[in-house]
Amino acid sequence: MYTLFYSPGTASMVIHQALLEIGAPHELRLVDFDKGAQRDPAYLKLNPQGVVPTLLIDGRPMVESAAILMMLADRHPATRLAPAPGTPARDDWYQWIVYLSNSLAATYRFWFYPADLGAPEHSPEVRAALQRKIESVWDRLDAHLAANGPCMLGKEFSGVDLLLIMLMRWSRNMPRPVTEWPALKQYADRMRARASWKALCEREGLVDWVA
Ligand SMILES: N[C@@H](CCC(=O)N[C@@H](CS)C(=O)NCC(=O)O)C(=O)O
Repeated sequence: MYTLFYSPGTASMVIHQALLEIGAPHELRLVDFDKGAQRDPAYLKLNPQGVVPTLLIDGRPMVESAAILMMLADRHPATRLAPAPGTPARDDWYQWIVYLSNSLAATYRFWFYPADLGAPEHSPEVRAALQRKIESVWDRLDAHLAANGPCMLGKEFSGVDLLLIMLMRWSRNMPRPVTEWPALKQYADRMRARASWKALCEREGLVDWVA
């Protein structure tokens, strides 16, 4: 049995959608950011960084969205969130998950949380540098999808797509949202047509950038 500690529209989305894709029984526990619940001492025992997601697996906490995603793919191989181990496609899968985590998710963290860099707000220079970094990832992914789509691993949908569509949604209020890149726009439309995405948005009460 899984219990997902989540906050709507945040890094817990990828795990929520993975659980829906897998069809695994799970319970949702809201971590109310408005009340600072992520810093509650009881929650910090589960997730010492005070962030979401945390997934309880039969009571054992696991943190870090990309790691949880990979763990779920391993535990539920029949749902094909990952290609078979030992195949070139599996190697690509590892590569993209780590790239998205390191290059995109980590930069977004600085974009949305200036305090992580020790400032209440970013200077215009830092803001521009973070924007450039995020947009350079869109350049690379747009070229990749145009040449190798329709999914990140080619024909086969996988957990990489779950991670990417969540990260793409976070750009919606940025100066240049991801939908300005043509192959990524088409990709977003395909991914947002998935039943699990629609169910996810409904369950989390999301209304913008859902379709
Ligand atoms: N590397 C972590 C980052 C998680 C993260 O930064 N989550 C954000 C939401 S997207 C959060 O919980 N923010 C609350 C806070 O920092 O107070 C992961 O991928 O699980």
